Amino acid sequence: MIVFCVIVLLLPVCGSVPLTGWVQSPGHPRGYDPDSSLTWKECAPTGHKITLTLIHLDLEESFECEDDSLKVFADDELLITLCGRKSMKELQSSINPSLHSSSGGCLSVSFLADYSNPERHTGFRGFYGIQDVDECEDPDNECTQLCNNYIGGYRCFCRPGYTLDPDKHTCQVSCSEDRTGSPEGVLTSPGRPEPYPKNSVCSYTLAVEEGLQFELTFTGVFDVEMKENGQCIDSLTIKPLSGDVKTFCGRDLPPFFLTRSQQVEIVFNTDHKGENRGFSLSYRVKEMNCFGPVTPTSSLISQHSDSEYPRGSKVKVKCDKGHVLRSNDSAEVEYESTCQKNGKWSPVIPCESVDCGHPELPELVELSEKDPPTTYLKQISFKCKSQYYQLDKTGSFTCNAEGNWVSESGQKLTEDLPKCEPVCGMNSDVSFGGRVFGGKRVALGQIPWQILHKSSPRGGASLISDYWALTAAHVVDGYEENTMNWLGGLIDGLDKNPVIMETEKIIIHPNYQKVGKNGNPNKFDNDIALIKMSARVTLGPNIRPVCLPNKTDEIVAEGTVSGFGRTEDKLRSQYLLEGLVQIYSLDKCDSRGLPVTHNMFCAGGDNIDSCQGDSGGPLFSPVLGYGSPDKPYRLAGIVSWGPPGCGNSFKGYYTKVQNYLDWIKETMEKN
Ligand code: 4AZ
Repeated sequence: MIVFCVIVLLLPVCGSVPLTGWVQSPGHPRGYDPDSSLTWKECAPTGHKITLTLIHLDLEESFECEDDSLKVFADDELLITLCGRKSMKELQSSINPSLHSSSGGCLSVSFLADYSNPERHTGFRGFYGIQDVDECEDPDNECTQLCNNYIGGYRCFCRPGYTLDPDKHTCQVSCSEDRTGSPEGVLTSPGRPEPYPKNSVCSYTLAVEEGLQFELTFTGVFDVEMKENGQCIDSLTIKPLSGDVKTFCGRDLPPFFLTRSQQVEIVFNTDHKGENRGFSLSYRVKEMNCFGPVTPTSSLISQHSDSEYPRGSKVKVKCDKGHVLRSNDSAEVEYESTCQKNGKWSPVIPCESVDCGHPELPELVELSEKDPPTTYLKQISFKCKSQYYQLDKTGSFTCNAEGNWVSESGQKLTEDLPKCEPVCGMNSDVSFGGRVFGGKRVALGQIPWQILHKSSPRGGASLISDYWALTAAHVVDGYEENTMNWLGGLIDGLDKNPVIMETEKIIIHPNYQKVGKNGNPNKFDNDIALIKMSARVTLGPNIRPVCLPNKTDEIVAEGTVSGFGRTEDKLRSQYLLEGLVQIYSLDKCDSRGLPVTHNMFCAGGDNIDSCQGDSGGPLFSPVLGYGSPDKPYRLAGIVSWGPPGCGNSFKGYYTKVQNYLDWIKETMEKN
C-alpha cells in the first residue's frame, strides 16, 4: 500500500498503465506454429514515451520478410520490419534505439507467421517500458531562456530580472516605469551598457503639470537594431500626449527633441535576437512655449512664423494667400492670438482655402471632371456634353486668391465663358449605292444637314447651326414667320418619325428680288433666307449642320447637290437624291437671256441637275464621300433657279453663299 502511494505520487499514471512488461511470439521459446500471429499495443501518458527492447529474434528468413515477419509501429507509422536471426549485440546497437513512440504516443507490434515452417524458429521476445521524455533536449521547446525537465513535462524559466510571459515560454524584461512628476532624469535601455535584452517591451511614462513640457536629449552610443533597408527591427518610439509620434532605430543619434506636451510615453520594443547597445536619453522639464505659425496656412505679421513664443505673447496672424478666416465675414484674413499657459495659442481660427465653387456654365458645356476640387489654385477645364459639339476655346481655368476662375492669360471665366458649338460639315460616313435629276439615293446620315419643306412649295434647306438653316428666299417668301414646319433626319419623304422643326423667324435677304422678263417670277437675285427654329435642334448622327464657306476660298470646281425635288419621271422624289455637279463661271452657262448677277453661279453635271422642289437645298463640297475632319463639307450654293426644263444642256443657277457671309453672321448674332 505504501509503495503504491509513492508510485502514485511520482507518476500519476502508474495506476492505469503498467510500467514495464514482456511481449513475445506465441510458443516462445519452444517455437511458433505455422499461421500463428500476435498483435500488441501500448500508449504513453503525456510527457512520456513507450520503448521496446528486443532481446531475442529468430524468425524464418525470407525476401523482404514476406513469409514470417515482426513489424513495429510508432503512432501507426511503420518503424521497422524484422525477420531472420539477429544477435543480441546487433539488436542493441542498430534496432532497439529506434523502437519508441513519440511523447504521449503509442507503440504497437504485429507478428505474423505464414502457413509453412520448414524448420523450427524460436520467435522473438522483448520488454517494454515507459520513459520520461526530456523536452528540454528538444531544440524546438521554445523556452527563450532556461528549461527544466520533470517526469511527464517541462517548464521554462527566466534569468533574474526577467519575468515569464503568460505564454509560459518567453522571458521578458520587467522594465516599464512610471516617472510621473520627475522633472529630470535619465532613461536607458535595460542592462546598458550591456546589449539590451530580447523580447522586451518597456514603456516609460514622463508627466508633469500643465504648462510644462520635456526636453529630450539622446547621449552616448545609440544602437537599436535596424534592417539594412532602414526598417526598424527593434524600436524606440516617442508618443507625446498630443502631436506627432516619432520612431527611432539604427545607429544615428536622434536629434534634440521638445515634446510640446506635458506627458509623453516612451516605448522600447525588442525582438528575439540581436546584440545591440541600446540608448541613453536624458530628460528635463521646460516651460511650454507657443510655436508659430498658429495654423498651417497662416503666418505671423512682422514676426518669424516658425519660432518659439513665451506664454502671454500676442501675435497678429494673417492667412496665407488664397486663404480666408473661417468666420462669417469670409473676406477677413487677420486676427490677434495670445500664447496660453498650456503652450497653445488662443484664439485659433483656421484659415481656409478660398473656394471658387462650381461655375455656372452655358447649356451644353460641362466640367471635364465630375466633381473637381474648387479651392485656391485648383484647376478646372470643360467639355461639351454631346459629341456633336466642340468648345470654341480650349485651356484650363485656375481658382485665384480672389475666388475667381481665371484663364492662363488672366481672363475671368465669367467674362469669357466657353461655348459649345456644333461640329459642322461632318456626316456619318456610310457608303451607299442607289439611283435631283440623274441623282443617286442618299443613305441616312450621309447629308445630315439637308432638311425638307414638304409642300407649297416643296423645298430644301441646310442646317448651319443647331438653330439656323439657310434656304432660298423664294421658298419661304410669303410665309408668316412661325408657320413653317421643316423635317430633318430623314431620307424618305414619307418617313413616319422625322425630326420636326418649327420656324420662329424667317429672314429674307433685304435685297432679294424677283427678276425676269414680263414679271416672270421664277428668276431671282439675292435668293437667300435664314430660318431660325423655335427650339434648339437636337443634333445626332442624322441631323447635323454643314459648314459655311471661307470668305477667301476660291469658288470650288465641283460639288454635290441634293434634294427631294423633281426627277426625270416624277414630280417629286420620295427619297433624298444627290448628284455630282461641275461649277462654271457665269459666262460658260447659257441663261437663255435671263439676267444673271455675281450673287449666283451656275452648275450642272452629266445629265445631272437640280430641279423644282430642290430649291433652297444645298450644293456642297467636297463631293459626297470626300469630306474629312480636315476637309469638312461646306455649303457653296443654294438651289435657286434655272432656264426652263431640268437636266438638259442648260445649267442650274445657285445662290453664291460666299457673298453673304457677313449678312449671315450679323443676322444670326442679332436674332
Ligand atoms: C425650281 O423651279 C428650279 N435646273 C430649281 C432648279 C433648277 C430649275 C428650276 C435648275 O425650283
